[in-house]
Amino acid sequence: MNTNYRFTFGPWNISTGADPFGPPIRPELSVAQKLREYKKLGFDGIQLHDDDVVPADWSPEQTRRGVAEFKKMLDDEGLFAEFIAPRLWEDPRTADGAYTANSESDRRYALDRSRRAIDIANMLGTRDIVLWLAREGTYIREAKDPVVAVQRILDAVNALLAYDPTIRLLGEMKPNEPMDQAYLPTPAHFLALCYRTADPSRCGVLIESAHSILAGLDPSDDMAYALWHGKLWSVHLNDQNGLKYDQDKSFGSVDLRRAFNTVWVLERAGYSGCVGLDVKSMRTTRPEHQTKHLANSRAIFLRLVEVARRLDVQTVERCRAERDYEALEMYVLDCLMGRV
Ligand code: XUL
Ligand code: MN
Repeated sequence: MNTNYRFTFGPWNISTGADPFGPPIRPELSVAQKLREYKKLGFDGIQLHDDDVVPADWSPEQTRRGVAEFKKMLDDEGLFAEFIAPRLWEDPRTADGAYTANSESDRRYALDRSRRAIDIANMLGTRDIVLWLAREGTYIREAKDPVVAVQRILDAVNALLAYDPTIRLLGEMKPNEPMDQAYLPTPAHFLALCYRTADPSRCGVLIESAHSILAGLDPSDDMAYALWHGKLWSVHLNDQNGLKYDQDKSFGSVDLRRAFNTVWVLERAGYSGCVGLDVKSMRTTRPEHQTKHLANSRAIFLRLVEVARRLDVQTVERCRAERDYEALEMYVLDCLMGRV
């Protein structure tokens, strides 16, 4: 049983409330201001994109100095860096995908930028690199050769594994958005690819609840499958109201039972990775309340841990043995409603 969950989130989880239909509605906080919030909210570590640390166009020397300054800020706040994710979806050279772009020079840019993210990870003392393959897909299926695309993703993963023999690569898969359809749309797709890489022991997944739901899958089953492989190395817990854009709602806020099942699976399996909360505050949230969704998501997780621990395993096993799933369902709902 894991009695010591470590909580993390990224600077993007304290946001201005801008959406595709409206500009920022809250002032942007500086990174230093955000870092000061972590411990107060009960969080232990930070998740980072490469350019959350230093701008992507800085020279190697500027980068070295900038990362050292960032590391000092983290150390001063008592925070660790959980992972670095190369942001391969904003630069114009990644418009047509990064590793799967049709242009050879764009593909080279994506790899160079990913290698630089590994350098930053080394300087910050983490070995985990998260690949959210945001634009590895198409708007129209004829735009790319899908067989070649999968090979290009594998080649990129192998190039990164070869660049640094100590890093681990965690695929964070999502079936759509920003692309209409993504290549490798689910964690299971990436897991299959892991075994074809030059070093499967260094390839695994980060699973986000909302991404599983968008793929029509249950997050707890997706996570259980990766746990069985010994490859669930991080999670992004949040919630999602049906099949629409990626909502990143507070964990458990839409479907408490689904959230409970996620926690129950992590608990039973002795999950030892960080509990990342990739949640977004509502646009209506006032600046003075803009970290509440993080505190709430963490509190909901911990309350569901209590429920999972209170659950009487013998009752569950008896219901299973008697194939009385009606009773089991009522028992679980009673637990969730505080009746047990
Ligand atoms: C996108 C998403 C990202 C990744 C990090 O949907 O979840 O925030 O978690 O790049
Ligand atoms: Mn995420």
